[in-house]
Amino acid sequence: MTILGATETLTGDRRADLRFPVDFWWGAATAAYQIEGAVTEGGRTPSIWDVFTATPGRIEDGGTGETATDHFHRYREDVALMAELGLAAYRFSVAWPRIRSAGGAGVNTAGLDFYDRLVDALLAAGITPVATLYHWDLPQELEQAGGWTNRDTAGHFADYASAVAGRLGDRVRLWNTLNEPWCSAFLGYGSGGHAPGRTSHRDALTATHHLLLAHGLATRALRAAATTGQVGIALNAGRVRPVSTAPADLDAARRIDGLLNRIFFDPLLRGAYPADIQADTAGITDWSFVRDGDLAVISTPIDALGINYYQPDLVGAAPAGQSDPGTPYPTAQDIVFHPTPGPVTDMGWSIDPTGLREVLLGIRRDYGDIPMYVTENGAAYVDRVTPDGRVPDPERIDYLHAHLAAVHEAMSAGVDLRGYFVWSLLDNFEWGYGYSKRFGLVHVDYATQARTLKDSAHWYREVIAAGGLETR
Ligand code: IFM
Repeated sequence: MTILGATETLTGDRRADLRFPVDFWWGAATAAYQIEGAVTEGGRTPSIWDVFTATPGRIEDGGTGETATDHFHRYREDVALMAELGLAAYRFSVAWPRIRSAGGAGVNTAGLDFYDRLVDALLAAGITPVATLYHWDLPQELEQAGGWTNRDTAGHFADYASAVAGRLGDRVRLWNTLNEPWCSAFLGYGSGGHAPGRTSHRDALTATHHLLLAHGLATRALRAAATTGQVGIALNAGRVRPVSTAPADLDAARRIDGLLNRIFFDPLLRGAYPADIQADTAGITDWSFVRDGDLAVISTPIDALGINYYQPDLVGAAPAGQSDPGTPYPTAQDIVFHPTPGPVTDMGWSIDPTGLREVLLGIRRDYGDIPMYVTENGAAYVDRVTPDGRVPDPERIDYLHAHLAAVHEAMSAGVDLRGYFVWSLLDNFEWGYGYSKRFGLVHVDYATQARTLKDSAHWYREVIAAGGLETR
């Protein structure tokens, strides 16, 4: 790919100082449970998030995915919005509970029909479909059989991948097997902050392995189904920085980097778990869930890596008496996360685009020249519709501008980055925070389901039309 750095006139009088390749995928992303609603329609079976959100106290504002942004019924309107923005690609997730029949015998074709229609609507609008197979919504029946701590779940996932590939494999151009398996394993089974809400670090490590195995088996299943698109996975890669150069702080950074990044990147791209992390966690598990041949499956070559980035982490050893018993990280009760100096988003997440550049460069340095996409990046802010029908969100524009500039820097330094997906297209159900956090380019009034383009959506449309950014 050639990166054009010079100022060049594109169409009309539009100019961009930071040019991106003409075939760059300017995208936006969503996930099924966060937007679809219609949880009892079309033969969908319950997911772990239906059960989790129905449990009092789990979700900050008591929200559920029951209606969400009603995308299941409004997907045509939403595709029209994407077309209005000029998106080149749209990353959605397929809900496994829509595809798996109750009892697990067979495939629910009505579920496949929905995604078939969505993909055709995207293509008709000139938008490239990018599908994630697992964005955290495990069928509840499988959780009852042990969920991701049960090795069989990986095999079921491969069967599900085959079924989806059989229907959509001729049109989806990029597959993400899993989205952020760290969250599924460490928040779902470790801290319990996400569904299914289990709190066992041993289970979190077991789930990590079975998720990775599921990825490898699904990668092979997608290829066996003769899909024409690229196959990859989306990881929430983090830039982990020590708070000081004191040995205990450096060691804290090593451990968090190991449990956030290397525990996924190493088996996927090197075919081995990090030895230091296996040694650190030896008191929690003997890792006997790793069987002969598993790592060869997990490291089945992928075509592209998806990177989800929001903020860097600043970590250090906890002062005496300040341990964190609820940490999602196994063996890390004696580590604290420090606030990073500088501005934060409405999530309290620090705004630091240098972390994104460093993550992308670090992956290239440590794992080689693998094609990458930024599959998620974005920010939550308190957004309101003004009386004249606008949604001013200058902070989000600044956030996206700065992170796209960081992406451009990484590309100029040689990273093979092929697309960027804003999280998110629409305001939506933000997991444990319910509807209290708005990440969308498009504002959603949850009472009426009215969609309003935020100023950032208008800005993004201009960026896409110009093929890049003006420097600031
Ligand atoms: O909303 C989530 C998304 O589902 C996964 N990545 C992070 C986003 C913001 O928290």
